[in-house]
Amino acid sequence: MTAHRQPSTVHRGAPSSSARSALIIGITGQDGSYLAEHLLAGGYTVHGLVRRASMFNRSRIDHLRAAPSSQPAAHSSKPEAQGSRLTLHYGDLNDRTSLRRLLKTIAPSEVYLLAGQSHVGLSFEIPEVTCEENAMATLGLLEALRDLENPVRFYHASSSEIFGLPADSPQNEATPFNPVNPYGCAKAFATQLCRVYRSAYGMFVCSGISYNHESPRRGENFVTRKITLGAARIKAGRQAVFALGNLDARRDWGYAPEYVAAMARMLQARQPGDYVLATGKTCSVRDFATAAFAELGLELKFKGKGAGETGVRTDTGAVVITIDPRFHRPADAANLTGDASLAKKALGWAPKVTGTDVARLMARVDREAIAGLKPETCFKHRDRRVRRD
Ligand code: NDP
Ligand code: GDR
Repeated sequence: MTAHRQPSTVHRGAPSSSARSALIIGITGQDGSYLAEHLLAGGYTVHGLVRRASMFNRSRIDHLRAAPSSQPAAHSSKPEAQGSRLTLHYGDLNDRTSLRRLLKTIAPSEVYLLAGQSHVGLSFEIPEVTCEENAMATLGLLEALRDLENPVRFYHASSSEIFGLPADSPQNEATPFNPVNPYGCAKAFATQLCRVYRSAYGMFVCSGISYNHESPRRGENFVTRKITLGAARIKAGRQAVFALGNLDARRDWGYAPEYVAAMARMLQARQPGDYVLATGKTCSVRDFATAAFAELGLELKFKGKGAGETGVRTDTGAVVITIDPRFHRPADAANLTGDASLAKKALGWAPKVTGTDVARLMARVDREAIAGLKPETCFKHRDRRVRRD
């Protein structure tokens, strides 16, 4: 698959911010929570879709609610009472009927699709759920939006994983897709489908082809947060060692709050389109870990090779990082780097925080959280043992 030309259809101007309302599907996730903050600060009315979980999954958005309450409404048709401009609704990507009903009821001017199985490594273990949530659910939503009377602007969270093993470096909007895992395949399908709906039906549909973006709200089973939490716990004497997989992997790591601003700009632009969102700089997992430990005053040196490589504290000589082959993937994307010049030119977007700066920022927040100076940003209740993902 190759990139599609941007359509020539002229779209209506965006409504004024006071009239804007957005539905965020995935509001309880890292990006959804920052986007909700961003849109509320911009005067939007925000609706968020939350799914039923056996424990409350709102720790990233509780601070946005006027009267945080952990008790949801009994029925999804009756939204939970919220702060003045934020309303949560029960729903699920796998429940298309309730999604359609919700879209009709709240009639948002913008819809952001930030939900789905977002773990690339796990997509090898649960490929069908991954494709159902990241590919087919996007199709279902596009169809639902197509049937609405009033046009809605739609953001789709695409990923650098669509490029997998890319022909070019850095990648841009015209780089051919070449995914190497089920997650990347699902995102490639959905990205191309968004282009089809944009050009075939003139719908205002945008895909942000985002490279990795991280924050203190990142899930614990992504490598960055695993490292910064591990480093903070080791610093506090609450953990001795943790295991990682591919230390050579290089990623274009940015800072999530900067990325959600670009998502909003895409839907506020005159024309819809696809945009690469990236910093253009990469560092390795090894570099990221070294920076995170250094921020906490711990010098880290890597010794050995392959499965026998270890990360060692130079002050005590203690091994703090080991390699566990279970964290290696059957196939891993190459050293993906993005060229975000189009986003800079068309949206005026240029990220400032990159790679090892992100590591330092996250390590600082996790150190304060572990020391009890600040509440932990997420996953307060969950098991902290090293898991297999
Ligand atoms: P997270 O994993 O932090 O959040 C995913 C969100 O999706 C959560 O709100 C989760 O709910 C929700 N969700 C998952 N399955 C369902 C379902 N069946 N029905 C309803 N909601 C569901 O992801 P991020 O915030 O990091 O990423 C947002 C999107 O952007 C994802 O699609 C991801 O694939 C994509 N992306 C992310 C990048 C990144 O670096 N962060 C880069 C490129 C793309 P719950 O809280 O209940 O689990
Ligand atoms: P990624 O992020 O797969 O790029 O997907 P992740 O943090 O999971 O992996 C980044 C790189 O680190 C290597 N790695 C490990 N990864 C994990 N999770 N755990 C480990 O212990 C470990 N050790 C080394 C991985 O092999 C990989 O090379 C993220 C998600 O946000 C996706 O939703 C998004 O689409 C892409 O970024 C862009």
